[in-house]
Amino acid sequence: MLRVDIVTIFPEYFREAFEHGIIRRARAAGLVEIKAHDLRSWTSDKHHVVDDRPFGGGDGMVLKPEPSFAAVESLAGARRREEIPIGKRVVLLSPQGKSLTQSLAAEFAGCKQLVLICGRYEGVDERVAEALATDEVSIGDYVLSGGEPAALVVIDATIRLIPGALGSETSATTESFSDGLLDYPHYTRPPELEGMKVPEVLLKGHHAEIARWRHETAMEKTKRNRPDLLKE
Ligand code: 6GU
Repeated sequence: MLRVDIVTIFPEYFREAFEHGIIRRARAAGLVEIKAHDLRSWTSDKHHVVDDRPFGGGDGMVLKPEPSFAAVESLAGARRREEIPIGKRVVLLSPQGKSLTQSLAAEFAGCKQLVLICGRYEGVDERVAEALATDEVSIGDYVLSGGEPAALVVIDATIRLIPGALGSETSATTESFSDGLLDYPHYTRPPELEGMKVPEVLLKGHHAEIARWRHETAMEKTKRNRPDLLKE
């Protein structure tokens, strides 16, 4: 069982996010338990302030460190990265993080607990990344206004890799990225749509030919859309 704790200033953002499809099924099957927590509940001042002005000046506010340290202490039982037990990960979501990859999602899928701290684009006090989080993760080279959509992405990519979460046990290993290529093109009926035909080879049932076609088209599509995946 994987336990996922989200720490956010917008817990309501996640209200219906886990009630669909594979995530809903995985929860119902007891494979994962997910809870969104309000960062403000770990403040001690009357107005539950979670941000403050940046030292050194500049625009925007910075998320204060103390509520995040208190949150991780209560959720994971430690106030320093080195004290986070094996099998638990404390993930700070920020555009400065390492990229989320299929292999990182697979590591997360094998954990017993993930604590996801949603940053905000103006910034999070660096001591959270430096001393508290086991991982600082970004979902791509663009800027989101907060880490909340990124937390959803991490959770989705992770849960579908938990054994038993997918209907057909094979689908997670035959798709995009498991072999370093994009997925091959898929077709269903009708065999012709407004003059656009399904490739002949797929209609004939010659399995070796189909496998070869799928590898070739996956390769072409990767070259065209993601040449970076073919380098190194
Ligand atoms: Cl994890 N957070 C924010 N704010 N922006 C991002 C991101 C995360 N990943 C890509 N852009």
